[in-house]
Amino acid sequence: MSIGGSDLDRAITQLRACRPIPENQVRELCYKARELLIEEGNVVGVDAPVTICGDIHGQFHDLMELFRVGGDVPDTNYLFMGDFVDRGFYSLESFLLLLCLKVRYPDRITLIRGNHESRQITTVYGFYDECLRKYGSANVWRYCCEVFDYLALGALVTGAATSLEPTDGPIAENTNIDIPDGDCDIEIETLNANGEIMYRYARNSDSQSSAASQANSNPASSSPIGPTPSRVGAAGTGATSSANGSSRNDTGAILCVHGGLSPLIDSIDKIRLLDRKQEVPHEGAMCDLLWSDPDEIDGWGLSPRGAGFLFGADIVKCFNHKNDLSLIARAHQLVMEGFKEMFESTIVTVWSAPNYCYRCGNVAAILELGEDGSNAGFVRRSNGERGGGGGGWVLGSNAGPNGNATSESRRLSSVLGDSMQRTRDGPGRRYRVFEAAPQDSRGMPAKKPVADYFL
Ligand SMILES: [Mn+2]
Repeated sequence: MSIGGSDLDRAITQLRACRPIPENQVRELCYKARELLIEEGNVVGVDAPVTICGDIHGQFHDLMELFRVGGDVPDTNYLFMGDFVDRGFYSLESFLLLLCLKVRYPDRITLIRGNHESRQITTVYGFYDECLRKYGSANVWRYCCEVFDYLALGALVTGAATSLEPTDGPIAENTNIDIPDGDCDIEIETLNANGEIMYRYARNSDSQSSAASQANSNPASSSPIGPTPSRVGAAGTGATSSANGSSRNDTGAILCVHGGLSPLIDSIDKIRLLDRKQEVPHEGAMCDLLWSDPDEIDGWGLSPRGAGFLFGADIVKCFNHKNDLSLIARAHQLVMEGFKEMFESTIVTVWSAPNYCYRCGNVAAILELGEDGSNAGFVRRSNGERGGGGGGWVLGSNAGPNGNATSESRRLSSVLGDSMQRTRDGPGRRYRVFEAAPQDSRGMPAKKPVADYFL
């Protein structure tokens, strides 16, 4: 039999109900997916608007919550940065649903590889056992692992707007802030699961001069008066980004990768040249892209994970400058607030598994990038059934770069990085923060997972 057309829609319906599909359908699905993925480069090109997601880890019901908050495929264009499987109890249903959506709507969903999309790691952290339990054999696990080998290593998002179109939704309760109005350039907005504004940050029109003085003290960072004339229309090169804070100009591209950078990779073209169609190696560039983490260090450091490297702000700023990037988006590390910007917003961690391992108590986030120009891609979504949210993780503060350091702004700076000032305008960023799906939406086994959240 072949899976296609209405079969595929039936499989999607079944998986959305968290019911596995038969083994022969998995085989067909994986074959089709491989045919598609083999055509993709190591670095997939993606046009904004796009919604960027981090680790899922088999938390199927929370993936459903993610789609409720972020919109469904194909209405929303999604980019998932890997670690679909392991840890949670529904790796199979989560990965197969994403794979079905990929085959059904190939241009509306991008899947890149995480360090858990590997034979060795899934044998230890749950996916292998889950397949064995649900099918009685390792065949399905084997089919999925063959797909893992073909997943892209990264994605390059272009055409993102520097400013967000303001959300005219309500302001969240308990948000003790001055929300700047929609007339100014909005750089960051944080919304809760009901689409209520928790925080809004207007891009500082003085940031050009502030960034200039900062750049002088840091030779590795790019000058805001860009010396690279090839960056047509990029922020800071003059023509389109005036001190008046003109909105809607082009921004640098955004590199999305599961882990981070590699000392063996100084350009995106070098990622393109890798031979990716294999099990994740224990070392080397491909391994590093899936395993590395940013850290508050200078240069490169050894990773406590035993694979990949730690890399500091100087590495990120240098890489972004050289490759005309305004931002690196990555996943791979649990962040209690769901997202965390570092190094003057040159890199962000996005984490999309709320209450990780059903016990970490964290919230999750997804990152929406708008389309340069009209931002027509943003569709207001009606959010309904669930009230609440907010509460303990409201990030409200009216403290911008020069604001008062209230406790709230300190909390905020832990998410947005110590300085809001940038050497180069990044894309406008809308974070939707959400909690774990309500208990009554899941039939959850009460088993405590092992307690190393490292991998
Ligand atoms: Mn990971």
